[in-house]
Amino acid sequence: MSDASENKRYLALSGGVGGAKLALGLTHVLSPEQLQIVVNTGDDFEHLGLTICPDLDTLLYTLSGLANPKTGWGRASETNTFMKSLEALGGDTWFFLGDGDLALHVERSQRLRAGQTLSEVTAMLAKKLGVTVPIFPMTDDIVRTVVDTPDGPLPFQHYFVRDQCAPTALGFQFTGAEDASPHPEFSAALQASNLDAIFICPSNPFVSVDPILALPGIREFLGTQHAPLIAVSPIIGGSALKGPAAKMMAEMGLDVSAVSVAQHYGTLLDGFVLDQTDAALEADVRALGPEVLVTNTVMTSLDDRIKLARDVIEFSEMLQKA
Ligand code: FO1
Repeated sequence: MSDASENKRYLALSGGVGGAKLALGLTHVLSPEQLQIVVNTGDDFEHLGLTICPDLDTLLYTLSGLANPKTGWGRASETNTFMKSLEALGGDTWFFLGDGDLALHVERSQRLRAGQTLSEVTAMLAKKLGVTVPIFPMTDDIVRTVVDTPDGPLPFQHYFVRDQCAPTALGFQFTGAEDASPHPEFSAALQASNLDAIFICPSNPFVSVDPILALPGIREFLGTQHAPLIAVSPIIGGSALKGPAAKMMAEMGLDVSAVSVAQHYGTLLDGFVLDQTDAALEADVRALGPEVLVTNTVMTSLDDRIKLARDVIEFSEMLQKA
């Protein structure tokens, strides 16, 4: 049940496992009418004739309680008959597709081929999985994250899964972003006068958030939107809890710290959330412009997720009054 006042409206930008954790916390504090979640689709790729959308699926599975708690992605208690049979046939098995998860990719791919938009398919999947909060892809157009490496450009999942994030990341391209149209509900929310806050969830800034910010007009909308924009640092104590964000920062010559994340988002931010481990960085972040909240951002339990959601909502209310 929501305990924030009914007429409040919030927008969350999410990608990956970390983003989904805070998104889950927000859905326990806010009603579906108070929250919309925009999801990164730069991780998406065509594989084995299927269109696979990992960040949308990680969020859907997390919000529906189906997610594998160990990995954060894919389904819990999966079977692997498909993968074993694929291996016996000499197929590509570097990207794990559990039998239950495979059904979702097959159904989505069929519907996309039949002409449905990614949003329409996502809405159908959310309904089937009992997810009521509005979730939509950042765009219905094709945007693909490519990692620039010393050996040339690498599609994101090849970098992240096949090559286990081993290649040096020199930079990132979001192919298709310049011609993509942000999801209409995303653009509308960013232009609404009754939006109360926008949360950048603790996702990888370079490959989960930047693709969203790279869409035409989004940075401009964020600049003119009066609702406070708050980012939760995915870097704690100089490392990322999960994934390659810290390695990417080091390889791009950035200081591996929450301060670098705040710098990365630059003047867009009104608020920045540091983990208490990084309390000493508060002045450095504040010097960049945003107000700072120091709290626990390590989400191991559902209560942690809910507590952080409450903290960022209260932080946004304080910023609105400032
Ligand atoms: N991540 C892995 O490290 N190995 C995998 O085999 C893998 C399979 C997979 C299947 C479906 C899905 O939705 C996500 C999957 N992921 C896997 C995670 C995926 O690479 C995402 O891009 C990450 O969660 C980062 O956002």
